[in-house]
Amino acid sequence: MAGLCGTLATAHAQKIAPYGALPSKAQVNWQDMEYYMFIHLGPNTFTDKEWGHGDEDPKVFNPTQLDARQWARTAKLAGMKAIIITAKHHDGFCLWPSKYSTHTVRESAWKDGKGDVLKELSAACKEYGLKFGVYLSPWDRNHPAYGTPEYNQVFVNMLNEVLGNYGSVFEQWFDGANGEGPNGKKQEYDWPLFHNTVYKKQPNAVIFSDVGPGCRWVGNEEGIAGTTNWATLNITGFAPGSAAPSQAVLNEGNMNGEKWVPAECDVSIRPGWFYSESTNEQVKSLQGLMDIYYGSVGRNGNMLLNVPVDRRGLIYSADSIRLMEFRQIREAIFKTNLALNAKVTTSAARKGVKNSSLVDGKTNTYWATPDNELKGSVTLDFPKSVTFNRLLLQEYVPLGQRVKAFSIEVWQDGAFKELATATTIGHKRVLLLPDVTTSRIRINILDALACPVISEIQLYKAPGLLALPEIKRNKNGQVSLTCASPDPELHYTLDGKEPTFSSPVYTGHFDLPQGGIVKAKAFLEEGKISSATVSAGYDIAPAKWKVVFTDGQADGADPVRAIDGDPASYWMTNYQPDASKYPHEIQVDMEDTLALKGFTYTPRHQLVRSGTIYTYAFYVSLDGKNWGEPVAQGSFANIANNPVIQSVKFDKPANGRFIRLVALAPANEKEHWASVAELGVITK
Ligand code: FUL
Repeated sequence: MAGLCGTLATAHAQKIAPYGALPSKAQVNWQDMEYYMFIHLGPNTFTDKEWGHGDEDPKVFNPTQLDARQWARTAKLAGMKAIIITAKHHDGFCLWPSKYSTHTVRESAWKDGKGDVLKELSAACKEYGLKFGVYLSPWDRNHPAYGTPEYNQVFVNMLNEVLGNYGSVFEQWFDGANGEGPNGKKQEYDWPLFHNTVYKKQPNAVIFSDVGPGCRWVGNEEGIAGTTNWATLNITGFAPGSAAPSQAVLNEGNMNGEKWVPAECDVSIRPGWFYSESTNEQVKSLQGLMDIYYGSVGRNGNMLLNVPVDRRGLIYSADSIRLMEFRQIREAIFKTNLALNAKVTTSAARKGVKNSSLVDGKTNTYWATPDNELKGSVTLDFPKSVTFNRLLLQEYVPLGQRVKAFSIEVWQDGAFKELATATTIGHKRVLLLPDVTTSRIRINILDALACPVISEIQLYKAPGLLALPEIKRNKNGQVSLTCASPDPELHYTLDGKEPTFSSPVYTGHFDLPQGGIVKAKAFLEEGKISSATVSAGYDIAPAKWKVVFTDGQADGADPVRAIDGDPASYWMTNYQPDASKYPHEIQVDMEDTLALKGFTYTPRHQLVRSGTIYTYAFYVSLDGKNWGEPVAQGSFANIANNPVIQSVKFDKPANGRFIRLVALAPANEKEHWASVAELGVITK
């Protein structure tokens, strides 16, 4: 512990007994990193898939302009601290010339088989002062040994190459997915062997998996931790993948959990993890990224933001522009700490700690209550009134995570008024508050597991960000625009162009039954202030559609909800485990015969996932009786973890008036029911 902190803190650390599970030095350093880049690159980049099958021709991998220095430069300028790359995804393709596989860069067309992405990236990270990390999927859909005991050794050999030949690795990312390999068998992973291999080569690496041991998955791929978020977790009896704790537990951790396994919040800047030209317009907005930042770094988690490299081997301009905007706005928000050097008085003084440590801007000095005092309050007085809307708190985590509940009060009209209450703090907690002006605030620690040890109280005034307009289209094809900010003027386009202040003003809903692209932007002060652009693409509206058959419905989950234009409502078959079993299906009469190029499936709302379909067959018919062979069948890759709208293109167009989606297997093996939030067609 002594090496972790300054002299002042070291002296205190001897006096304050550590509480519960504690972070290692590597974990403390890891939490300080807060924000870094994920890169997904591989054959999927070229085949437009999320999960490759491992049977792709390795020659498809040919990023002719690959420039790892451009990635590192972008990450550095974005304010990130590291890059983690998919050295091997589920398709088994190795981004380095592994001796233990025949599905690697060596077999690819890139650089005539002489390239090595890990070599180029690790060198670029070094050059730009970034840490380097590797993602390796144990699930391998290519390797012939997968599904046999030999495979674990193959995987260890690969780990040794990756961890032994490219310098220091700060994080080893283990994907928990465990599907079938080329011989149809699943693998029993030897996790202890994998972990020992990592620690032998890289003793300071933080190992990511659903259950750590270094850091844990946060339970979703939206990058959002729980408002309560413990860095501690119970891990006995759990393993990555299907034996992991529930997503709700991963999202919040366990109070008094056995081990220190803090949350890492992974999320992609686009809807999918791999680059796709079709998502060039769907790079997350600035507001979206800020929400993720507050939901991850602001809730005691690290933010791992995926920026997929494109087919050229470069980060695409829209993504890097957004990253720079995101850095600018974070810097603007956290530029001036209004609490710095405020006058501090506290309820209970512990001998030897200084009140001023709370407002000195340093994370290695702290204030604490006396032992056994689990409550305490801190008052900050400002010589001049301050206006703020963000509260940032930090615990001194090398001594354990302690605080269970706290509140903030502001002095107004001669009395303290409560502004907000919240639960955990941990490494960092940021509360979003309305603008308040005051000369005095009070932070109350309302409950803690042991005497609270707080290193920082900071206040900021975030500049107002105009809320994004929201675009909605109803069943009849009527489009409406709304905006949460008060009184903006909304302008929109229907020709794919960027809206400007001279584009049409939105005055009320308009019709778009045949579909098209709507782009909208909010403006204030005669166009001087504007929001980011929001865009939504639509196909034919389901105005005349009728559901003609389903094999069941749960209470309140009427089939019509699958074609009501509202992704928040859904149809679901009976969810009683025994009452209905797979397969399930829904048939729809569109009333017009259409030339169809594909279909879309929107799974039930992201945060409540139930009945998500994994394997499907889709049929088209002219009369609703003769269905013939499916026009498309397959699986919605990665839908369990990333339940976004799925677009499936047919091999060749199909004419029909009736469509039929048959759900063949669920994303969650324990759910025998199927759900559809929206079913749509692609005609364009
Ligand atoms: C998941 C994978 O299945 C996805 O494809 C992606 O790599 C994500 C980061 O992890 O488990």
